[in-house]
Amino acid sequence: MSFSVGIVGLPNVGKSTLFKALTKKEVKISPRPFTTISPNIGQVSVPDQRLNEIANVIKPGKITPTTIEFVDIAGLVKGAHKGEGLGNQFLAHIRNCDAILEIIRAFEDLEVENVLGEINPEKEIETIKVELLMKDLETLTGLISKLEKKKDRKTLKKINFLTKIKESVSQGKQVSELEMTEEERLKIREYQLLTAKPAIYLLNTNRETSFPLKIPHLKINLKEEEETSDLSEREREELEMKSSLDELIAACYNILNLITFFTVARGKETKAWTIERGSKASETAGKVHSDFEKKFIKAEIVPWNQLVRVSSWSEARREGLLKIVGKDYIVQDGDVIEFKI
Ligand SMILES: Nc1nc2c(ncn2[C@@H]2O[C@H](COP(=O)(O)OP(=O)(O)OP(=O)(O)O)[C@@H](O)[C@H]2O)c(=O)[nH]1
Ligand SMILES: [Mg+2]
Repeated sequence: MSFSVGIVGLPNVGKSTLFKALTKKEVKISPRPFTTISPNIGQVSVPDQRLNEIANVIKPGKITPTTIEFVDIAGLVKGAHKGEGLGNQFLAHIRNCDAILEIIRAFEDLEVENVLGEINPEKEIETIKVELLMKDLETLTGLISKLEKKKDRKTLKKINFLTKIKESVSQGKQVSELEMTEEERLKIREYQLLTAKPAIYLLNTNRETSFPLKIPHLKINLKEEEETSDLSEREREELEMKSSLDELIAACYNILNLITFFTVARGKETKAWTIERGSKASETAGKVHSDFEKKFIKAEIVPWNQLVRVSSWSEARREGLLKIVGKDYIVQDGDVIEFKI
């Protein structure tokens, strides 16, 4: 299972254009709004120079990068929660994603209908925000009325907690902005509220003009990315065209609080894996093989750069660089791990 990022925004802002540039999948792209109906789903390799450097010394038969999933979701419009445009059901596709990548139209093109009627990033963000908040309000109302049928004390506590959140949401506050304890934040996660998800904003623009946007955002010309996505590294250099997609993938990885560890399978395969920061060695073992979490006894660990420096696992052992850890060890970004079961 990989972590997933939902590509969200108004129709015709370039969501499928980005999806195609990232995944190289042939998807429908057109200048008419509401082109995408069912979501497009694709896995994207996470570029990581460390993986190549480890492979250079281990010389495995196979090199496998880790992946992150992107989901290209149908366009939302004002009033979607009341059934406008393609309606409410598409908001549900966002629920299953771990983060939101919101695309905002900042390119002018008379051939491509502008659903908002103007280039106005602030207004566009506000429009989407309201739809997500309305959906959360609906979800919370439903959850609370379901719980109200039960009467035990534990349920009552849950109802109070959700009612507090519902009040803030109805005042226009996103769940991610609310002050919460770490425990509450973990609890709220199970409800998959849309405004609780971490979000990245991306202006799709081909101009150098700056927009008065207070929130942090990326600026990429998505059409150009799509048109040049087949170019090799070499061709890119010749044309002096730099892609921003690696930077975008890295930003998604960071906002999800993810880190990478590596395995070398006794020299057979060098592979990168994604886990959440703070994961324990035993949980991490479960990623590599579902059996490993229970059978986990210990693991040998060496930071990737130390392994690269000494050039082999056996040399790392001889120099005493391998650390033996138990199930509660918190895996660090860049650890190379050999699980012992
Ligand atoms: N000029 C210009 N056109 C773009 C850019 N990005 C996308 N387009 C065009 O805008 C139109 C809509 O692009 P899509 O990627 O289909 O947009 P979408 O957000 O997936 O739209 P829906 O699926 O309808 O929600 C297509 O004709 C694209 O070629 C851009 O950066 N500049
Ligand atoms: Mg589309």
